[in-house]
Amino acid sequence: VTLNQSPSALAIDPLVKDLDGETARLRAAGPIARIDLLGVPAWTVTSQPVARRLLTDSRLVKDINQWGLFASGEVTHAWPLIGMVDVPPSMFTTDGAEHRRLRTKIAQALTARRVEELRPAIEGYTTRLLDEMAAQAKETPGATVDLKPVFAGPLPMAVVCSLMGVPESEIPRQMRLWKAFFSLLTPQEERLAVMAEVYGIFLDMVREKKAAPGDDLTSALILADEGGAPMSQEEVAGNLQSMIAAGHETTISLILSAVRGLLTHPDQLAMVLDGQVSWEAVIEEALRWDPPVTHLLMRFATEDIVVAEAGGFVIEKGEGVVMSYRAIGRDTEFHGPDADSFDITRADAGRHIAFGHGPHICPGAALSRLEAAIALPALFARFPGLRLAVPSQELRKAPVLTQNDLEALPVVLGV
Ligand code: HEM
Ligand code: PLO
Repeated sequence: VTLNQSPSALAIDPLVKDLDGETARLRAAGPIARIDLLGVPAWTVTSQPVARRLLTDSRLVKDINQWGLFASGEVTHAWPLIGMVDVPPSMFTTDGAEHRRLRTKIAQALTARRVEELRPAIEGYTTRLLDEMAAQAKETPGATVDLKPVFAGPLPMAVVCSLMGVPESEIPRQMRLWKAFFSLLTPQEERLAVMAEVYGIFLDMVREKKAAPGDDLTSALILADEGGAPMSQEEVAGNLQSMIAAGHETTISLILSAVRGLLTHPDQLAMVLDGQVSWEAVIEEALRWDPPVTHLLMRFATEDIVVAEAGGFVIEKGEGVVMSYRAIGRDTEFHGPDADSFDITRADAGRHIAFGHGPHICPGAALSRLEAAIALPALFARFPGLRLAVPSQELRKAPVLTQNDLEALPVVLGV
């Protein structure tokens, strides 16, 4: 894609070689800044107050047909990030009454009270994974283990698949397909094939469940009447796909960020282990400091929008707006001069918007918080000697532009 770029646009690195540096540059560029997403220009928001305002502004919509560069054919399926914006119909792609029709049932099933019902299952998966890790550690004491594939990875995928009624046998294929989808090292032709394959799998699954409904949220969506406006099979499949994509990739990241934060700040870990600070505080600080969603693509302006907070700055009709949740979490004006440091005792802990804000605020927030609140204490209780196996500067992010994806978290279990 070749497009006119304003000279001051900050190019976002698809290989994520220096995420902290990039976040700092974005914040320094102002509350709204010009970015270049692999050749495609957009605006990004890096301030929490401005983000909150725009996330409740009905002139910013999810409908990709409102995007000037898409409507004109300048952005095509050759763009590596197209799979984040030109997606099947779901709550993720709609606004207003349509959005409520597609979202309400899922949101109601995922309240803090309802997700408590999943606690025994989450505890069961956690124990199973910890047992497997302990057995492995017994065979090879002192060995370096990557926490991602043995612990942080499998748990969220197992939980969201069970919630949605996706069979366990499907999990390995889902892991492989989503990894290929998100990685910017995947050739674009392959990514497009992966997208088609995934949606095909979910459409088939919806057809099967329609014939033989089960006791799962996908079946509930199929059966839902929604006041005489039931969901089409395409919409149910789109919602199912959104839930699986969003339900695993993000929570893996939350667990890894929290573990990384604690292992690199042993004094804070000690305060948690002796009960001075809660696991909830750890989780909220991890969400602010190193959030699962780096950049949320994308919303489109249906008319010119004047942003008073940013000096009367104008987002023009048809332009795309990204929410840079990582930069928002590191906003020194909002969180103070020490915004870059991991501090579970900070006064404004929990005042982040890592789950978004407004009508599209994450419906899975309570579920992911519960998963982390079960997984983290259980991990540190089972392996009290847990430590990083490499210097923290050697930890690398995977080549995923939108998500915060640690390549690996090598640890020694210390048993
Ligand atoms: C939307 C964050 C876990 C399902 C979002 C958004 C964010 C977010 C930032 C979009 C906000 C925006 O529109 O700008 C997170 C984080 C998670 C997490 C940080 C974990 C720590 C989950 C889980 C599920 C889930 C576990 C499912 C079980 C969704 C869905 C949407 C969404 C379906 C789209 C909602 C809509 O557009 O109406 N999430 N999420 N998320 N999330 Fe999550
Ligand atoms: C993934 C590709 C699917 O075809 C459509 C889709 C729906 C929901 C999106 C998800 C994609 C990517 C990850 C997202 C999720 C909603 C929440 C999650 C953006 C685009 C986050 C916040 O990371």
